[in-house]
Amino acid sequence: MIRTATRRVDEGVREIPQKVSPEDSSLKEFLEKVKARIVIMGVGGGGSNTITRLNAIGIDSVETVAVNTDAQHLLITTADRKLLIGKELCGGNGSGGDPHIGEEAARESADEIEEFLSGSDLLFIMAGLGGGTGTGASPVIAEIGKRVGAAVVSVVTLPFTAEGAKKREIAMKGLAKLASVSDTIVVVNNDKILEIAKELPLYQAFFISDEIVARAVKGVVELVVKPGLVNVDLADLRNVIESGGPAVLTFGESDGENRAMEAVDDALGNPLLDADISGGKAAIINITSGPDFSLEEMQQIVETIVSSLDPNANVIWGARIDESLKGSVQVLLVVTGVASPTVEAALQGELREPFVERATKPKVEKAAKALPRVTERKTIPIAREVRERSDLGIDEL
Ligand SMILES: Nc1nc2c(ncn2[C@@H]2O[C@H](COP(=O)(O)OP(=O)(O)OP(=O)(O)O)[C@@H](O)[C@H]2O)c(=O)[nH]1
Ligand SMILES: [Mg+2]
Repeated sequence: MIRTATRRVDEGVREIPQKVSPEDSSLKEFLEKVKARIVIMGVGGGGSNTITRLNAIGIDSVETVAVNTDAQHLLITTADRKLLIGKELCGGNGSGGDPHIGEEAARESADEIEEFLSGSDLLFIMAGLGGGTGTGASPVIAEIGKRVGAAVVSVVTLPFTAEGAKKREIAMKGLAKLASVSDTIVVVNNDKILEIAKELPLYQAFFISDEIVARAVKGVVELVVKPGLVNVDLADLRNVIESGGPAVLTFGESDGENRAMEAVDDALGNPLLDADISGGKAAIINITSGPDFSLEEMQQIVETIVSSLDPNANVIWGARIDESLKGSVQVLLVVTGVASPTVEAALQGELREPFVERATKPKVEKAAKALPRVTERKTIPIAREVRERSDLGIDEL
């Protein structure tokens, strides 16, 4: 009997006639009106490259925006929208590696950033920390995102050790700032990429880093924009994101004999994970599989993941069938409120050694105001001149 029913269900699934009801068109209109507005902003050179990568992979139903102080880099970026920040301060020439300048550039362009973000429900900020623009501007963008009512997820990379201690220090200070203004923050430690692929030239390692960040963000966005068999909606996602703190974003897949458990192992054993999920306070599990996936396998995945989290964790799970995934299963996992030694170290460093921007900002502004407007001086951007005028460097201005 079960066999017959199964066959009928199977046939039925394929043969459901598509009837058009008179309410359908107004339902569609309504859905269009209440559709979540999701914005993905890539800030600085690294962040913009991730946006280019995301567009190459292909992502629907979101707006990708590249934000930079560097006009030339913006020009070679592929994005739905582009925003050149700090036109007056930087003259389109970048921040010169100075996060104070990156921050001031974002403040100069705060109104435009707000315009881009108004009405957004979910904001992803992507940046490579360690330079001036991504590190300095991202926290300002996160603040504006919160102000317009978006849930803010920052996904950032930390520089490779090979890039030097100075970049690392800048990155850690920026991380502390960004962590304190984002709802949740995901950190990809670039050095871990080298642990997997030691021989890689730097540009290829960056490429892998872009790919990881782009795929992770795409996975989360698709949770909301693609309808599922067991659906995860924006309210679920916001709940998890807003429960806050450092987060882990990981995925695993398998087409092996024991694919359910193998996919979970693959996700939990991700060598790039920079946090311990055992204390995770909230999670979303999304399972995408071919039509041959069983309920038992689904249960196995959910139970195994739930048992690795805090016993009181708020867990939401969804499932989607993708005909092209015959024989294999993919598990996407977002866990928030995890213990991240990197974020903790950044925040502790911040306590010992307060960020200096606020102290220097008025002086940077004053110095910038005292200079001729950049529109009259096409070649030397004000930021560089501020730096050049000081024998001591921008920190001591
Ligand atoms: N994933 C990725 N990371 C990158 C890439 N380029 C640089 N990074 C990382 O991002 C950090 C900051 O570099 P950029 O993003 O170029 O710097 P920026 O934010 O544009 O800042 P300025 O150029 O100093 O104004 C670097 O230290 C690298 O670790 C890239 O193409 N992809
Ligand atoms: Mg740059």
